[in-house]
Amino acid sequence: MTCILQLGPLSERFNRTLAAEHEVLPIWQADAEALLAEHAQRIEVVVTSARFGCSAALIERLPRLRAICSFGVGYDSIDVAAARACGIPVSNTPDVLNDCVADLAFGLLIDCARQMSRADRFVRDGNWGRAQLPLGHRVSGKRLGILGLGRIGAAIARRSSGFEMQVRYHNRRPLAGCDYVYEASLHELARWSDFLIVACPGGENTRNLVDRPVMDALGSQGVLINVSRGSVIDEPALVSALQDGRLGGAGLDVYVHEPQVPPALLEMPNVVLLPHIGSATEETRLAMEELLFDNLRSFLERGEMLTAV
Ligand code: 8YV
Repeated sequence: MTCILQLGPLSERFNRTLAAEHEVLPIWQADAEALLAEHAQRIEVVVTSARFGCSAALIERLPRLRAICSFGVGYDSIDVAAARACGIPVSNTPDVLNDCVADLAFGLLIDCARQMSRADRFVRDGNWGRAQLPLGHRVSGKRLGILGLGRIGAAIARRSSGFEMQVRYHNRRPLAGCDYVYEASLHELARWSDFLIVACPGGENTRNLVDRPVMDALGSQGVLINVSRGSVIDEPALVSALQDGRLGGAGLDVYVHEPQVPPALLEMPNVVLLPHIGSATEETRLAMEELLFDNLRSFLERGEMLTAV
């Protein structure tokens, strides 16, 4: 039995399976300081998630720590550099969530353009037959810009072909053998796009990449979609671009200070707000749990992570 520090609750099923196989210390159920004072010397693995993260301060307090296994593809909340400096591998759960996150990105895009959430509220409020819902915008044949043509970005791009959309992308570098047009400048990509979907990783390298000039380039008819991390968009600049009508609309699954949503956004009919549910399907969450377990078992049995970051 390995002594595992679990930093936050995952599904009941996951928590049960982990606790059946190992000695699990659920830090959120305890006085964290007391738990660490008593057990820090014995903890060998940290199980966490993109949401709960793992700080350098915690890593430094665990002298016998050998591995960090995280639930989620993003690892901007985990101090990977600090782990590396101690020779501690970190695993995440890539690929298994690509389809569901891409589906959600496309759902947000269509919702924003066709005002589905707004129309649903219109019906529920008893306005059908009494008031007029403004017209939405066409999706098919439009221009789709993707910031971050990685695994999720590529799945988004594939979906767009059914809508006969043109696709361009911006990454730090062009992808070899990629048929989509590369825009070296995010600003130019935004200027070209009808819809701009943010699908790049979070963290310091991408903080506030989508700033006021980029939003202004996307323009008063443009729609910004974010399924990545709130940190990639300058959130106050987003609020003022929407307030001023310099940006046409936004579909957001992620925010800078989750679960807080900037209050001004709640009042805006041209904004669709989701509570970070990109990977939140039964199928994908099960696959993410299984991949975390596979990483953990592979590490404990062979000293190898299957999907190390
Ligand atoms: C999850 C995510 O909601 O994979 C990620 O990076 O942000 C989402 O899939 C998250 O891992 C839950 O903590």
